[in-house]
Amino acid sequence: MRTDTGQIVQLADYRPTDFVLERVDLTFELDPQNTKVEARLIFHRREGADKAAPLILDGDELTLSSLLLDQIEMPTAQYDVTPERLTIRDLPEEIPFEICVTNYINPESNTQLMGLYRTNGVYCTQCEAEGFRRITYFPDRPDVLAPYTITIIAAKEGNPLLLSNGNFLGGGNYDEGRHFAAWFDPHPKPSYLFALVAGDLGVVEDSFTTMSGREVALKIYVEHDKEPRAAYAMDALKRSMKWDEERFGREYDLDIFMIVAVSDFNMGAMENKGLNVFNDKYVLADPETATDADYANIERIIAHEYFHNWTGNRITCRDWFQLCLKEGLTVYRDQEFSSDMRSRAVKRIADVRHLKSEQFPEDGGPLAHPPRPDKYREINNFYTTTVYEKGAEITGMIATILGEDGFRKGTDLYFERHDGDAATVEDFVKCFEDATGRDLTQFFRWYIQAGTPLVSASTAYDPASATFTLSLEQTVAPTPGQSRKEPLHIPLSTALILDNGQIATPIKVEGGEFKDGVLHLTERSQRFTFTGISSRPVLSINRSFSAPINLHMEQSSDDLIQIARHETDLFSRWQALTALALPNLIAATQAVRSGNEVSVDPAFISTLIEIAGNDEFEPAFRAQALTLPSEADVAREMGKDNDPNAIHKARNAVMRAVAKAGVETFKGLFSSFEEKDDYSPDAASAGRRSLRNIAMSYLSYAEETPERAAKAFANASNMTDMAYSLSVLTQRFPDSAEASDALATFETRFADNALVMDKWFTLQAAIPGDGALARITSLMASKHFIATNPNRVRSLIGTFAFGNPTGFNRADGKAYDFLAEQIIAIDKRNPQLAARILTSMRSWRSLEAVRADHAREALTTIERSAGLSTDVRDIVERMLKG
Ligand code: B3K
Ligand code: ZN
Repeated sequence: MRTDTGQIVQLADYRPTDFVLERVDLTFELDPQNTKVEARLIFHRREGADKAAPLILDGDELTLSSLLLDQIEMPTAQYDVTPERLTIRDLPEEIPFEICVTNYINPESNTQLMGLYRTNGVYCTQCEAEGFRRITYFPDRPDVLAPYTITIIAAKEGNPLLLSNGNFLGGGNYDEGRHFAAWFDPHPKPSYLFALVAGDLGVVEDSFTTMSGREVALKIYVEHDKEPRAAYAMDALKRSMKWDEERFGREYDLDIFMIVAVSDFNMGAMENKGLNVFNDKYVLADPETATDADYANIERIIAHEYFHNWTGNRITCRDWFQLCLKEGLTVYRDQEFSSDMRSRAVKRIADVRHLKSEQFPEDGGPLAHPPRPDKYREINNFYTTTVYEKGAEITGMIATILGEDGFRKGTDLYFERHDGDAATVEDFVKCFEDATGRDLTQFFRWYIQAGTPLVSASTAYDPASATFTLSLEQTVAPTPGQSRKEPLHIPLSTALILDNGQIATPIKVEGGEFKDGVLHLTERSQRFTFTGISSRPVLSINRSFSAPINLHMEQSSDDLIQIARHETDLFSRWQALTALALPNLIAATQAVRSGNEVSVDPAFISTLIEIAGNDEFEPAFRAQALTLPSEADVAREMGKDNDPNAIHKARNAVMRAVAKAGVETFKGLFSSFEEKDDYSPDAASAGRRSLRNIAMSYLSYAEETPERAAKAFANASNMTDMAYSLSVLTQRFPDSAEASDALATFETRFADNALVMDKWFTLQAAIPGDGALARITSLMASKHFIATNPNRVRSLIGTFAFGNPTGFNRADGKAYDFLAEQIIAIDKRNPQLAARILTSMRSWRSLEAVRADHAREALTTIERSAGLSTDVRDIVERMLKG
């Protein structure tokens, strides 16, 4: 493991390399413990570069075996080598030269899952961001692009498949017992997109004809006998390819596109050129073992990685500070894809829920950073929800500001101008300016300022002059290292809704730009006046969540109810319901803390129940409407002095109040949406299941017995219903015989299916209350627990820390101590996994004092621990400091 050097990388220090890499030719002789890597690299000195500059190659835990210059062994005096760096001097000034580096690596002992490693007997690689330097000495940075030729030599036994990027060149016998395969990728790429897979896997094959009529072979590799479970992924892939042609004019560019599913993977998936590697969780699905959410995730992630072929691979990043150039844009593209495949409004609601529950806390806590940061200590810690999801929101705001046509003109120009480049965020934004003439200088601040803006709104209506006035003010709280914030360009989709439900068309709007229903807030405070408004309108602002902001506005519950019942934008209806729910949940929390009775606004309850029972709405929307803000949402809204137990009790009390009032509606939904046909994963069917299941949740509060959920569990004909009913049993009746019986049945039935056993762990890790810690410890001792498998560790320890607010935030702080111990232990084998799980404590300062003190102590224990990775040290220090 690389130990921390404390070194900080700064954007301002960027400069191009002194040497240009022309070609890469790699030969691997695979062996589980002793793989030989031979890298032939052709370089020439960049024009204008210092003639004396040495060639510096990155390494990570490498041992050099031999080094040749133009095929002649290099004298040791000409280079310096450490495990982290190879420095070569006295290289030709003008002419190209070839360096040949040979070294040996041990894939089997690679527990970090970065570089070349083994998973279930399969060789596989993960190189983003800096894993390639764990394979060979190399200029391992994204602005060094070259075509690659790869030769893989391996024992025939156990490795019938030898895969790499690009097109297959040929292969055959190599020597006694070994064979080889050669691949060539003509598209210049950075090393982080390199991939190699070798082993024995099953395959699902299909093909796709591109818009210019080229035939592309599609292959998805999975463990033997799991082939039928890859059918949905294949379907999602073909739909993604088609959609990218139609929506963005992007065509695939190799003869073959491959996906390999592996069971040990640090993240969701990786967009290696022509050879995506996936966590098998995001490939494998069938009705018996995958939920509707699993299907939706597979569709989304297959699309995301495929879309990277243009946004990430053909156009890559100049340096890692530009990560959101590829990630923000690609998330935007996958969100658009899912919206087109499913219900746009429901997708938007889900995305905004996710943004608020993950990104907003990050942006409001010690780990806050701009979407385009300007320094980092460990780049792996910047694959964050800010870079990804806020990055996508920024892209979406560009689309809102420019309109559909302007946005498409901008992306067309971007693809044309920067194909083959390692680009910057500035390059990207410039394309939209050049394509449309719109000045985005102020808008650019979104990329370089951290923090969620708070927009405060107040309104006035004057019937005499038929004028509506809207005063807006924007502020952003200071974030680590950034105290002064400049005003942002915030596009707010806005409607004034009249009594009859119509949207008012003002005669004139003064005070700023208002075009196509979008109000452009650009000053710190700005007053807009709308004239020609015949009656007092209800203001619906930030429709579709056009900007990722917090909104503060005194709006009467009558007005919110009017929006919830009559807005034409379904998203805004949900937003109004949330705005109605939160004060009730906060008041309930305060009541619980002061020992008072919880009371819930009856108008809110009846609005909710009316929407639940209204057949004019799609079921998926109704299910979203019925899903109250989570306990974490309430904690975030309250902001400080949080007591997770009080929030939990309060939310349950509000659920009970809604449940009791709506019991007949919920019973009706539960019985009328019973699954009758064969399972289909489409969005409409999934929506019906989600409405029925949330009705079951409410009924568990109205009826207070586990019977209904136990019966639903027994009768479930698919994993969605099975897992949901099991979650009602475990969340609501954890000590019941029904819950333990169902868990035992589930365990026996799915013991051999790792992905389903992950659910078994997740469900138990989320059981609330002080008993959780003991449960987690005993589950860690279970024969099913596998400490080396990231999915399993995330299911148990990750769910406990991220998804069990009462269990994790015990008042005695014991669960924080447990997490500290786990983080220190996980860090020794897999620093990325450890650092990621540790971010679960990012909101520790908003806890009430006793818990916050315990949390600080646990974080300090980690900080004082010797031999921490850079990954964990970076996170823990920022969390304690910020
Ligand atoms: N680009 C990868 C993430 C790599 C993470 C490296 N620590 C997956 C994706 O965003 O598509
Ligand atoms: Zn991505």
